[in-house]
Amino acid sequence: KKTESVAVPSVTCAEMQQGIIDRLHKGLATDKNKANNKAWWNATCLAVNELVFEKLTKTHHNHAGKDTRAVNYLSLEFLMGRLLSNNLQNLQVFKVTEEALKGLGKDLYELCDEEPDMALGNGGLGRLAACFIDSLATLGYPAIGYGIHYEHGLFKQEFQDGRQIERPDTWREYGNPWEICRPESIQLIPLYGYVETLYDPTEGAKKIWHAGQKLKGVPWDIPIVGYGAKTVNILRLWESRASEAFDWDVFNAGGYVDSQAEKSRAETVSKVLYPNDSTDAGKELRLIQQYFFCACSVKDILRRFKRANSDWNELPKKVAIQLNDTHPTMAIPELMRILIDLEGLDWDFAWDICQKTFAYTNHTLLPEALEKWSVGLFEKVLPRHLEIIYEINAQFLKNVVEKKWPGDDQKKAKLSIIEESDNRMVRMANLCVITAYKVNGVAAVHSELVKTDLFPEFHELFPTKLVNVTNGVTPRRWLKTCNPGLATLLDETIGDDWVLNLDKLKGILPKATDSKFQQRFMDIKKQNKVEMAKIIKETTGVEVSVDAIFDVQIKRLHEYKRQQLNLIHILTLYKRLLENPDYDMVPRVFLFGAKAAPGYHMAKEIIFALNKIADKVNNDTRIKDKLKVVFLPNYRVSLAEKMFPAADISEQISTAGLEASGTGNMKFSLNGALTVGTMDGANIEMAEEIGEQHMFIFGLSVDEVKDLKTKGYKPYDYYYNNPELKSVLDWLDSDFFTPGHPGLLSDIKRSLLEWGDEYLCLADYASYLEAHQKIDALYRDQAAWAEKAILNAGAMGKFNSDRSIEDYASKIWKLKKFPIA
Ligand code: 26Y
Repeated sequence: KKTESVAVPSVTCAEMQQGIIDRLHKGLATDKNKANNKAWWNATCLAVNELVFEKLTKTHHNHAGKDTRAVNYLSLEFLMGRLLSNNLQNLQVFKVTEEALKGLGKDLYELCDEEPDMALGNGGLGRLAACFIDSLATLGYPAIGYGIHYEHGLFKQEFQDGRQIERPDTWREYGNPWEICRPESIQLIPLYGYVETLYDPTEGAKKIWHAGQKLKGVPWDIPIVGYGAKTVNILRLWESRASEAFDWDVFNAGGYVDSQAEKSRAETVSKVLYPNDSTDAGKELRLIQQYFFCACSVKDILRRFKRANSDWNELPKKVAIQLNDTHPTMAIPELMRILIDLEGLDWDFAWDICQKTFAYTNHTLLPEALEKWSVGLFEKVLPRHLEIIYEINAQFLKNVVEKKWPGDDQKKAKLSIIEESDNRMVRMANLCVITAYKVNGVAAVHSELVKTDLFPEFHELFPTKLVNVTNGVTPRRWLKTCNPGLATLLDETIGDDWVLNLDKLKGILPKATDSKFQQRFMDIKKQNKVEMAKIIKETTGVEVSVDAIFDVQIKRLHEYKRQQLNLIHILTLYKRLLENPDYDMVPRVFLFGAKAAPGYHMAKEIIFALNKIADKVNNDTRIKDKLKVVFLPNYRVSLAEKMFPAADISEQISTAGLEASGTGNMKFSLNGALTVGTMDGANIEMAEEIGEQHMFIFGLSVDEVKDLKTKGYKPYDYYYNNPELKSVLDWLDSDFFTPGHPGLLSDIKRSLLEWGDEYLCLADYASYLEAHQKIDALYRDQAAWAEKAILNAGAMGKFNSDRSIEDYASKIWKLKKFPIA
C-alpha cells in the first residue's frame, strides 16, 4: 500500500550534471580533470545553492511582505553537522544528484564525506536547536535561528596514549559554500564604559551609556531548507570584528600595530565555542560573547520589526523570542535598555513588552549548571544592564514576592536575581523565569521536577508559567538521510510520507512478527554494522565481528551519564571470561563516543580508563573475541549518523532525575536499537510509547534516588556485600591495565567509594547487570529480538521534532504556519 509520493524532483539528471560542471568551471575555476574530491563537493554544494537561493528569496519576500509573526530562536549553539546530504534530501534531489555524479564518475557518498562538520555546539542542546530549525522550515513556520559564527567549533578530539587531546576545529578554514555574508545588516555593539544620568525637568532621569568600546557584528546567513523545500528559513550567525571607528583613531595616532592588536581582541569574541556543557568558569570573554550575540540579535529583530511597524504595542504580536537555556538571557535587559534609553518608552510599558516577548527553555536540573555572573564583572562590562537588572529585581521583590509572602526575607533571598554572598552574583535563571511568559522543561519528568524541585516558589507565584515540551529529533537527518536502507524498507512498507508524519511508523507494528519483514529489518541492521565495522577498523585498527551485539554509548562524557557504570559492567564480563574462558555469552562490542570538557578531570580519567581497558581486552586472545571495546575518537554529528543505524543496544543509563531528556535515546530507537536505560528524562515517555516490557529498564527511580540520598547513601555497603563488584573495583588499583604503573585508574574507584559515588553507580550495578543478562538471552532468539526492535522503531512517532515544534507553536509561541506556494 503505497501512499502518494512526496518526492517531486525539481531538476533532471542532465541539468544537475550541467549545474555541477558549470560550478566547477565558473565558480571554482577548475574542471573535471583537475578537480579533487573537495572541489567536486564544493561544486555540488554550489549547484545545490542555485536551487536553494531562489526559494530563500521567495520565502523572504513572502514573510517580509506580509509582516508575519515569527519566532526568533536564540541559541549560543547550533550543532548542524554536514549540510550537503541533508539539503539534497530536503530538496528531494538526492537520488538525481547521486545519479548525476555517477555519470561524471563520482560517488556522492564519498563527496559528502569531504564536508567538515559544522560543530557549533557541545551536545544535546545544540543538536536540538539544529533539529528544531529543520522542523520549523519543514512545517512552514516563519522562523529565524540566531547564533554565533564561531571561527572554531567544538575541539577535535585525539587520543594520545589513551588520553584526550584537544585540537582546534577549523571547519571554515577554506571557506564554506553554505553561508552568505550580509554586510548590509551589520550591527555595532557597545561594551564597558560608564552610565551618565541626566535630569530632564519634564521627563525625569535619563540614562546615557558611554561605551568604552564598540564591536562590529557581521551576520552570516545559512539557508535552512525545509523538507519538500517550500519554506527556506535562515540561520543567522554573528561574527565579531573590530569597528572601523575605533581602529581609525589608533591608526591616526601612529598606532598601526596597536590597531592590529585591537582588531584581534575584537575578533576573539566569536573565535571559539566554549567547550563546557555544564559549568561556566565565569570568564569575562564568555559574558561578552553572550552579550555580543544577544545585542546583535535583538537589534536585528527590532530592525526587521521597524520596517513594517511603528507601534510598540505590536512587538509582542509580531515577535516571539525563545531563549535556549539561560545562555542568551542578556537579550532581556538589552531589549529593556533599547526600549527605555533609546526609544524613550517608560519602564512599565517596556517591561510589559518584554514579559510578552520572551520564553525560556530549561535544559538542566544540575545546580552547578545554573549560570551566575559576578556583579563586579557585570558592572565593568555592562554597567547599564546591571542597573536595569537591579530595577527589575527591586520591582519583582516589592510587587510580587512581598505581596505573596509579606515580610518573608528568606523567600526574597531565594527568589532574588541577585545572590547575596561575599561575591554577589547575578542569577540568570531567575531573571529568565521572572521575565518569560512561559518556561518549559524538555521532557515530562524534567518539567515536573522544574516545578517541584528547581523553581517551586516561582511555580507558586506563576502557576501557569511552567510547562512541558518533550524534545524530539528530525526524522529527515536521523532516519531518512542516515539510514537509507531502513528508509527504503519503510517507504515500501508504509509509503514514503512517514518523513513528514512520523506517527505513520505505527504501520510497521503489525509486521513485527512477520518473519520476512523481520529478516529484511535485521539484514539492514547487519549491513549498517558491516559499514560501522569498516570505520572501526580504519580509525582504530580493531577488528570486530558483526555477529556480536553492538552495544553503544554516545553522548558527552559526564559522571551523571554514567559511562563509568558501563565501564564496570565491561570489567565484570572481562573478569568472568578470564576466570572461565568458556563463560557463555553472546559476543559483545562495546562502542563509545564522547568528548570531555577540557577541564573536567574525572571525565578525562574515564576516557583514559576505557581506552586502557580497550587495549587490554582487544589484545587478549584468551577471551576468544567475545569482548571488544572501542572508543571512537572525535565523536561528532557525522560519526553519530553512522553509529545510530549500526547499534543493537542503546545505553541511556543516567542517574534518575538528572538527564533532562536525552535525544540520542530517540535516535537509537528510531533506527531499531533496543534501550537499556533508567526511568529518566524522555526514556520514561519512550517506555510509555514502546511498552516497558520491550525495553531493558533498570535501576532506581527518581523517587528512590531521592529517598536513598535522604536516608544517606553508603557506597561501601554495596562494595562489601557484592564480591564481584569488589573485585572489579579493586582491579582498578592494580597495574593490570597500565603495566608498570599501578594506580593510574584509581581515581575511578575513589570516586565510586571514598568520594561518595554521587551518581549512585554502585546502587544500580546489580540491576544493570541483570538487564544485560536479559539482553544476552534475548539476542540468542533473533526473531524475538527483531520483533522488539521493530516495536521500538514503530513506536517513535511522538519523538519527532515536528511534534515538539507544533507543541511550541501552540502552547508557547501562538505561531501560525505561513505556507509558501
Ligand atoms: C553554561 C554553559 C557552560 C553550558 C553550555 C552548554 C551549559 C550547558 C550546555 C548544554 C547543555 C545540554 O546539552 N543539555 C542537554 O540538552 C538536551 C536537549 O534538551 C537534553 O536532551 C539533555 O538531557 C541535556 O543534558
